Formats: sequence, structure tokens, C-alpha cells
Amino acid sequence: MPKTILIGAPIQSGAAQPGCLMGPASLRTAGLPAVLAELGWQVEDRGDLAIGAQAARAHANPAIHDLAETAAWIGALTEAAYAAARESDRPVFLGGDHALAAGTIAGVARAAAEAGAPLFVLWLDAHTDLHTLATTESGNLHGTPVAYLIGEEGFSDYPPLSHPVAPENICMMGIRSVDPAERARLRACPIEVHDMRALDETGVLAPLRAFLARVRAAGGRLHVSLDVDFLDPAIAPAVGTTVPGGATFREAHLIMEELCDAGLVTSLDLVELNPFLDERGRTAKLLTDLTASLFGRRVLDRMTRSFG
Ligand code: 4U7
Ligand code: MN
Ligand code: MN
Ligand code: MN
Repeated sequence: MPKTILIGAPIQSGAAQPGCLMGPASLRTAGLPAVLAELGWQVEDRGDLAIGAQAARAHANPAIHDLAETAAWIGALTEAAYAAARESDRPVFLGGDHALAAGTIAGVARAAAEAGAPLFVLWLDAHTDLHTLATTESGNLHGTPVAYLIGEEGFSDYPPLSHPVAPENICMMGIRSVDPAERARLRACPIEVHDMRALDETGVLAPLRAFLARVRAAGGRLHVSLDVDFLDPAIAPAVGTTVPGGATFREAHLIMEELCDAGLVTSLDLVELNPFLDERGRTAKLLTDLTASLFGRRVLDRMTRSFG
């Protein structure tokens, strides 16, 4: 029986608005652990991580807030994710704002490197999260994890990164809000980006299959980082950073179903859920259903014939 470990990360210091700290509780309330168990997974819920009180730390960029707390979360998550990747087939990290990915991906990258496998990342988000501490104008550190993970300069306030992710191993989908500094950084770096216009033109399946073929050919592990704002706000209102024109219900499910069939996913972040902004739990339920699709739920057995 395949095994998953659930780790709650009630971090909200990286976001502008409070509320993400309730994310893990909302996902559990939506039934995520039981749903995965029903799909034939052994589920070990390790509960929520916590960090101690942190002395405030100033930064040369005066916009930045909650630096010490965010850095402490990243350090704690790196260790927890490293252990969970070694001890299960597919850990799931319940956020919490997207700054958590700086820790979860750092941890699973270390575990992958020790197993001799390159790490690939599928980044499903309206945003590229490619700011450094020097370029963020909002000062919201959930906009920085990707720059940290590819080893950009200017992250001496975050924990040292033992295993950076190769930028060409990152595939972004759903992008529709990019700041000027992020745009400049993207031009100089080989991250694979499919913005919403590209997905409108090609659909999600062709670029996803091409990326999965690269992961398979390299013998890689695959981490999926799902930001709620990847989804259209009409179906997923519970996020502080909504951007119109996001992925539809079926586009998102098709990605999860294809990922399930490919069998390459070794870890997952569910991030940016802000239950304070939700409508009767519908965003938490949608994330639970999307996760179920990734973990094997299907409408029909593939061998079932529709006719005859
Ligand atoms: B998220 C933003 F300005 N780029 O830096 C910023 F548009 O994890 C948004 O993807 C960051 O939700 C969004 O504040 C971070 C903004
Ligand atoms: Mn994000
Ligand atoms: Mn986002
Ligand atoms: Mn967001």
C-alpha cells in the first residue's frame, strides 16, 4: 500500500492578509485524510508544525515584513519535508501561504539528491513567485520562494540552501500576473513558463505531457506546488491574491488526472487557502477533490467501455 504523510503548515507571515493559518484545519475538515485513505493510501497525519517566537529582524528593503518568522518556517519545513520524503511515497503539505514552498521543496530536493534523482517542480500559480528580498515591492514573502529555490542571490536571511533546483526542471502553468523584476529574471533563466494565454491556445494536456516526458526520461522526482490562485476565482474564492482568468474546474482536474496516470509525483503542496475568505468550504472541498484526482479517484475505470 502506498503511503502518504500529511503535514500542516499554518504559516501566514508571507501573505498580506491573515487567514492562511486556518488552511490545514479547513482541508482536514473537508475530509482530505479520509478521502486519501478510501483511495487505498496509508495516511499518516503528522499534525501541524509550529515555530517558536522569533525576535523581529529588519531588512534593507523596508517593505519586507515578518522576515524572521518566515525564515523560521522555511527552516522547520525543510527538515520536516526532508524526513517525510524519505519516509513516504508522496507527502502532502497543507498550507499556509506559498512561502512554505521554499522549505518543502528545499527538503524534498535534498532527499531526491541523496537518492540520486533530479528534482522537477510543476508550479501551478497565477504568479511566478520569483522576487528576491531586494526586488519585492509588496514585501509579502510568499512572492519569493522560486527565486530562493533556484539559488538567486540575496537570500542570506533565509536558511542556507543545500540543493538548489535547476531552473530548467521547473514548469509553470497558469501564470497571469508578473511584476517587472520577475519578468526580467525570467528572461535570463530557463524556467518553462506556460501563461494563461498559452494554455488557452494549446490546452493543458500537450505542455503537461511534454514536461512529464522530460521528468520520466531524466529518472526524476516531481513535486507539485498548487497555489489556490492558479484556479479561477469564480470556483476558488478563498485566496487573498485572486487574479481573474484562472484555470477552470476541468483544466485543473485534467492536470491532476494526467499526473495520476503518469505516476511521477512524489510530493505536493496545497497552498494559499484562506478559509476566512471561503464560501461554505467550497474552495477547501475543491482542493480535496483535486487531490483525490491526483491520488487515484476516477469516474470510470479506464478499461470500462462507454458503449456496447
Ligand atoms: B503567491 C506579487 F505584486 N507579485 O510580489 C507580490 F503581484 O504565492 C504577488 O503566488 C505575489 O500568491 C503572490 O506581492 C504570491 C504582486
Ligand atoms: Mn504562489
Ligand atoms: Mn499566486
Ligand atoms: Mn496567493
